[in-house]
Amino acid sequence: SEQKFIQEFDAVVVGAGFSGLYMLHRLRDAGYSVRVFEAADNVGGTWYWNRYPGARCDVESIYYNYTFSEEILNDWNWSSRYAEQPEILSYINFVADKLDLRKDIQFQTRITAAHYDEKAHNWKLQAGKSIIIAKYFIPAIGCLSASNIPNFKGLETFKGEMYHTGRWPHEKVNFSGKRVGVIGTGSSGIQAIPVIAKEAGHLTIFQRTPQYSAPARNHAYDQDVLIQTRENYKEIRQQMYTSMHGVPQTPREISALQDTPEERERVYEEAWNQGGLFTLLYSYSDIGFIPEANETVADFIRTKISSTVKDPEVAQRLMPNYFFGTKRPIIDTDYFETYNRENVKLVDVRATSIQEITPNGLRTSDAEYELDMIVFATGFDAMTGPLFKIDIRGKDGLGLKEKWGGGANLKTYLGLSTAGFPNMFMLTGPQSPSVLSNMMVSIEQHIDWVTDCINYLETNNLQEFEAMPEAEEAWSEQCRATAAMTLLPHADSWYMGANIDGKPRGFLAFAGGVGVYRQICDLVAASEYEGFSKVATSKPLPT
Ligand code: NA7
Repeated sequence: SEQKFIQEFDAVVVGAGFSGLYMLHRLRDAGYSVRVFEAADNVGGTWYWNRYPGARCDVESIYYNYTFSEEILNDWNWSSRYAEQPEILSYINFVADKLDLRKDIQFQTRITAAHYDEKAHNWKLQAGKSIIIAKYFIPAIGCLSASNIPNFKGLETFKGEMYHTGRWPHEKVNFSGKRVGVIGTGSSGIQAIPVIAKEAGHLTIFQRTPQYSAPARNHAYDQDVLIQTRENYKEIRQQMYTSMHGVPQTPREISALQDTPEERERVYEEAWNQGGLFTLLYSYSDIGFIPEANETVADFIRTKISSTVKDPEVAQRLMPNYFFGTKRPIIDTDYFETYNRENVKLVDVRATSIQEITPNGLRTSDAEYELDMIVFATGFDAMTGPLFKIDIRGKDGLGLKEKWGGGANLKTYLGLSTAGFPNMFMLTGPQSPSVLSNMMVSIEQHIDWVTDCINYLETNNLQEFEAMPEAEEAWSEQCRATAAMTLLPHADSWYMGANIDGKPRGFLAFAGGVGVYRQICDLVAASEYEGFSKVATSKPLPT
């Protein structure tokens, strides 16, 4: 007979990336029994899977780390302005060891289903043959973890090697002498392309949408920078907390249209030379809002592309013509320069679309390309994708995917919770500001809020905590209206669900900034969780 193993916890966290690890730490510290389930064989999440060549963070290292522990802040030295994936993964491992987190993580275990039991008021999760029971169900599964490989005809017939950037093998991939094709020019493709080009025999890039990208200006950190950052971390952190994007910088309070063209040129040139993910965007206050203001920086970058890329036809193919900053901003190291290499070819698959993958390569509407390897830098089914991969069912057996109409009817309250799914807390979920921010700031804010909330529920013997339909209706409308004030909804971006065939179009995040969002969340907590319904318990959790 089938043996079932049943285990019970106060809370179950799914995912051992940056968010799952901190959630575990906070809840365990507060005295709850917690178990983390992780599909991989180690910690790291995004930084475990995304091992492609050139992978690095594009938020500056000194801001892209945990801030909750002074000791951890002081014990870690980042080597450079933009840390590479192996260094970030070492950092995550260092934190996991330091806080002794591994003993409460079950690796190589994928949660396939999570069903709310209305009678018992708890969640039942499926992990292989085991059933896990927990009062609180906390998906910490990331926003960009469901990798997207477009369903090209003939995909399975390809005889060479195929890799997705977000599922990169742990063994070293050897490009030398090979004819490599990269499909996709998002953040991942743009980081990988210059590195692969140096090693490969020949590299063909299949580009659907050109990108605005600016030089990262990565460099090793001076010891002074690290010391100063440490000494001022409290103020720096406060700036990140109250900011728009979770970094300690703010846009200059002047319109791009107020400056003379010469002065604008000087400002953009300085930003270009400085590097930084938001530096160009922050040059003026209205770049993200006013088409004419946006056009000034878009023009500036287009001029940079044409002066960098020697072949004018190739430069033309690389010209973006939508609003700057409405797709995820990108910073690079030698991206446009790479198109000056002899062994690199750019194919515009908007003009000549990909028809099929063949045993020996790839065929577009006007040519066939022989390839030994295809790298899919084709991104992710963002935000809702990871949640829909788990069979999540709330009250009345209603599936989350059905409730949200596959995303067309996305409704959350604060991005943390959704009606009909009691005691479930989504970390960095859809309709939170996380994907528009330094993820670490959003992660810590969400988890601190959720921990306070769970403490409140347990102190008050509350059994069932659930977003009210009116509250999520209002929040979803606020997300829509906030995005509508910006240029963001104009782009075919993954923020809009536009990168995936058949995915409903709609803005997937809260665009009001992490500072405003934090204030809203704090007010909700201070009002004893207005907008949530709370049902008293007959029996408190054993302590
Ligand atoms: P992105 O930013 O979604 O980029 C994916 C790229 O793949 C992008 O250029 C897409 O073109 C392209 N793509 C996707 N589907 C296709 C098809 N069917 N045909 C041709 N090209 C395609 O993912 P990344 O991994 O680069 O970055 C994800 C995030 O990681 C990033 O935003 C940071 O937060 C870090 P499109 O632009 O959609 O036309």
